[in-house]
Amino acid sequence: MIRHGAHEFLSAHADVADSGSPAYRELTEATVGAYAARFLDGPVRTVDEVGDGNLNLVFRVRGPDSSVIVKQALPYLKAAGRQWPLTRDRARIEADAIAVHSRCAPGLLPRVLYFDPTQSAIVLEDLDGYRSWRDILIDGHPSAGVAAQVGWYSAAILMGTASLATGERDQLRHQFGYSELCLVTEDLVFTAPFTGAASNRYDDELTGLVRALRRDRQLRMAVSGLLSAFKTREETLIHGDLHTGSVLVRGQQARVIDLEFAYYGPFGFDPGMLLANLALAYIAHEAVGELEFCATVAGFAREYWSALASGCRQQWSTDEFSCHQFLSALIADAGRFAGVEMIRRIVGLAHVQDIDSLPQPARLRAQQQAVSRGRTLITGPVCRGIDEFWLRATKEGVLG
Ligand code: SR1
Ligand code: MG
Repeated sequence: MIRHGAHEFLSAHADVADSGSPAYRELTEATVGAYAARFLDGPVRTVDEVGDGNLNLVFRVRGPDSSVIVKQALPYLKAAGRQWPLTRDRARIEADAIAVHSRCAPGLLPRVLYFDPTQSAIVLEDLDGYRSWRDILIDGHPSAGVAAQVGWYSAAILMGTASLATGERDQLRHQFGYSELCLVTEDLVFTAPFTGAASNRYDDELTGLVRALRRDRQLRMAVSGLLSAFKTREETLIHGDLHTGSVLVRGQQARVIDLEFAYYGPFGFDPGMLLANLALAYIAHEAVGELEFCATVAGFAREYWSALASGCRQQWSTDEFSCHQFLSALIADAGRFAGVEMIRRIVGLAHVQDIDSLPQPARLRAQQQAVSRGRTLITGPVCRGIDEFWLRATKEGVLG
C-alpha cells in the first residue's frame, strides 16, 4: 500500500532536510558541486553538465570514489525556451514514479538518493558507463538482451499498477493524474504535427507532405480518437515517454530513465512508443543500405514484444483466453500510437537522431517512409500481432 510519495519518504529519512533551504534557483556548474557534496564519499572533484534532453538540467558530480547525477526541473520547456513556461511538478512525478515502477520491476530503474521539492531536484544513482540505447542503435552496435529487459519492464509496470486493490489504485491515480507534461504530449505528439503548428520543425523538402497531413481528414479523425484515448483511458501507470533514448545500456544491462511523463494512461501507449522508435531505427539503417543491422533491429522488436507478452501471461490472474484478448487489444492499440510517434518525430518539434543524422538523400527517403508507414498504422486495419505490426511499420504499402 502506498501511503506517501517517494519524495515524502526520502525527505523524511534524509538528515539533510530542507530546513532553511533557499528558494528555487537554477543550479549551475558553479553551484551544483556544493549542492551534491553531501552525497559523495569525499570532496567534489569534477562537475559536468551532461543533459542533452528537452526538459531539465542534468549534472554529473564526482567525488574521489563515487559520483551522483543531479537532475533539476526548469520552470520552462528547455527545448522551446522561456516562452514555454512549465511548472516544476514533473520532478515530484519522476521521483514518485521511479519508486512505484522499481517495486514492479526491481533493478531496471536508477536509484533515487534524494528528492528536493524546493529545488525540484532529484539526486540519482550515477549510471556511469551506460549509453543511451538510441546511440547504440545508431552506431549499429550490439545490444543483446536489452529489448527483452525493456519488454519485461513494460509487462511488470502495465500489469503491476493496473490490477491493484481499488483503494491503492485510486491513490496512485490521484498521485499520477493528468499532468502538465501530458498537455505537452497532447500538443507535440497528437496535435501540432497534424495541424501545421508553428512549433513544428521539418526539412523544406517535406513542406508538401506536411500540408497533406493537415488536409488528411481520415488521418486527423483517427488521430483525434487516439488523443481522446490518451486523455481519458486511466488504465495503468505508464512511463509516458518510452523511446529508445529513455533506455540506458551497459553491456547486457538495461535501465529505464526519465519518468517525468508518467501518468495513468492507456496500456498501449508505452509499447507503441518503443516499437515506433525501433521502427525508426530500422528505417534509418535501411535508408543507408545496412540491411544486416535492419534484421537485428527487427529481432529486437520481436524480443521486446515476446518478453512483454510472456510477462503479461505470467502475471495474468484470470484465464488464458482473457489474456489472449488483452494482448490482441494491446498490439492493436500500440500500432495506432506507434503511427503517431513515427510521424511526429519527422515533422514535429522533437526529432530523433537516428534519422536527423542521415546524409541526403537517405534522410529524405527515410523521412517520407516514416510518415507514410506511420499513416498506414493509424488509418489501416488494426494490427493483429507483432509480425503484422512490424510489416506495416517497415514495408511500404502493406495493409492486409
Ligand atoms: C521538445 S520537448 C518534448 C519531447 O521530449 C520528450 O522526451 C518527449 O518525447 C517530448 O515529446
Ligand atoms: Mg524524455
